[in-house]
Amino acid sequence: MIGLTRLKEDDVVEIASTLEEYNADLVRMTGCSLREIAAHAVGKVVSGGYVQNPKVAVIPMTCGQGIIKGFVESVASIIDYLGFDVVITNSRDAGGVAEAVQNSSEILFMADDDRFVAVNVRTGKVSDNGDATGKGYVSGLELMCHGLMRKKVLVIGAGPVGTGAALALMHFGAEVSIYDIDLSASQRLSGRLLKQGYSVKIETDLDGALGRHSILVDACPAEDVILLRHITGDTRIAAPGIPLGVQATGVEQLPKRLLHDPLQIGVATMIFDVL
Ligand code: 2YC
Repeated sequence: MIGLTRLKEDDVVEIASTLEEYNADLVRMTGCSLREIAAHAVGKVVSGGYVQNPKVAVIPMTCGQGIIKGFVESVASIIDYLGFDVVITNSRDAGGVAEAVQNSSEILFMADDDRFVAVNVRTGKVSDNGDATGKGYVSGLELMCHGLMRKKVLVIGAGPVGTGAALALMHFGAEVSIYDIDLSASQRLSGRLLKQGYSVKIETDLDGALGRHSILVDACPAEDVILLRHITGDTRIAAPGIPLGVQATGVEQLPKRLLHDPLQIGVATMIFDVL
């Protein structure tokens, strides 16, 4: 399996300064704010303030390929934007975890090369970025499409994000087809969903499948997967995959029908997941 996409500094450098503008885009596309999309993803009602306002700590991790410049700052800016009390720990790694717990942080965010998690140290609840991103993007798609009940949706990519998306799509009553470049990945996901009482259709011809679907989830790390010729007036795309899988000429056709960001929807869903 291709390793988890690793963000680059360029992917995250503008997040903090464009959150207000991005939120306005979300409202234009889905009718809801980042906070409402995240709460909708986890089935929680959004109150104005939060009954409990948990302290959140974001901890830099130096293991593996190490720090991504701007990563923890971007994560913290999204959490702050949502109205939570958030700090970035001065220490890193184990020292950062100790510092966070000692300053009574209830929710910890940290990412190594394999997992990006949010943990609630009080309740033991854990949210994984892959699953949360899949759920969060489907939440936005469902709002954009005014419901997904009995609508056909194609998920491209059966990794952690595609899996989270497929499960969320089932929850919203969609008819899900899955395509992965590795057929065994599609089969594994299909088998897992079958165990939960859901049946998905496996697609083996991506071009054909794109011709038969207008609601798409791009959860794969490839570029130029969704081409201009695949896009019609009815096309709506949730694209958590990095880099964006929609061909540049196609993006211009979708000013209000394409959800795509490097971290915002995933991080927002993670925190609502562990509240
Ligand atoms: O700066 C740090 O603390 C680094 N250890 C962060 C590494 C994140 C690696 N993971 C990723 O770039 C992607 C993200 C899109 C979320 C999941 N994997």
